[in-house]
Amino acid sequence: ILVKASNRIDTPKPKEECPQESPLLRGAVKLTFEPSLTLKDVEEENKEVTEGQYEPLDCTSRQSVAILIPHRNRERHLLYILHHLHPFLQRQQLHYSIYIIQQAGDETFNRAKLLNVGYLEALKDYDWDCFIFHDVDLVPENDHNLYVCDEQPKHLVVGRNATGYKLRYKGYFGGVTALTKDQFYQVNGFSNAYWGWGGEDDDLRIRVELQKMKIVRPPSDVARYTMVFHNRDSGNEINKYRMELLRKTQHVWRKDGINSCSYKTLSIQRLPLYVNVTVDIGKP
Ligand code: UD2
Ligand code: MN
Repeated sequence: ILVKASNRIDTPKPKEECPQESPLLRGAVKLTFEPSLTLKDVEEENKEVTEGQYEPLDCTSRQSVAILIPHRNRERHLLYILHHLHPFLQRQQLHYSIYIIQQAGDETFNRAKLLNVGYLEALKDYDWDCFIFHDVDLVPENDHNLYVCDEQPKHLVVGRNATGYKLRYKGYFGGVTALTKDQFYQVNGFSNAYWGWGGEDDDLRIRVELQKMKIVRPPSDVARYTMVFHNRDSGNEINKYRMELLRKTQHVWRKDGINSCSYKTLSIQRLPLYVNVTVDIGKP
């Protein structure tokens, strides 16, 4: 016998907003970095993630968050970050997606430009509220360090293992930052002009300050990271023009940023644990 649609009893009831503080949080957790870990293992651990994306089943997240990770040639670090970040974000009851922005070719690395690309590409998928700009080698140690955006741009790394968990210098804005879609738009994103290591994070701080926004940070006992050990990569040599560029930021920020970010998307792969955006961003 046919049942009329209106008689269905299994219509899902609307989900309530997730609580202010997730009941799943654990605080400081012990991190492991097993050399034997494989991508298959991490996929097995995260069956609920599809195409890099997840949302809680029983409540509606307070924010939808895109995690953007610039990457080239750090496959081991990528594995570790996926292994730790997926469960971490799920314990925070977030609707999120992880984007890995791969710089194609061997030209000098440009972290900031890759993050601009990530912002522009992720917004084609979904109207994200919040963006987390995230180094591949930084693993958060405490899940009370919430991957959501605030009224003001947020810096999530107060300290890390290698630097005694102390803020490196006043105004330090590197590693992991959280800006809303609108905050990032308002500062015109990152500069595209920083090729090689250094300066691009200070440039973003200057942009934020020029807008009279104020950087906020979680408490230092929470905003702690382990950076997986690495040497400076070849293709990411120190940028000797960085000080010069930083002196110009206030004059050029309007013209150099997401509104001038030109690139060629080579492929977008929707893999189980992340969206892999491979891009030609040109050269210095
Ligand atoms: C610091 C900052 C970082 C950035 C950088 C200067 C912290 C914790 N981090 O990191 O945010 O401001 O200085 O540019 O302060 N990458 C690759 N492949 C490469 C090169 C870089 O994937 O060949 C990516 C990767 O996500 C890496 C990030 O770029 O984590 C930053 O490069 P780094 O880790 O070599 O620089 P580091 O640790 O001095
Ligand atoms: Mn690093």
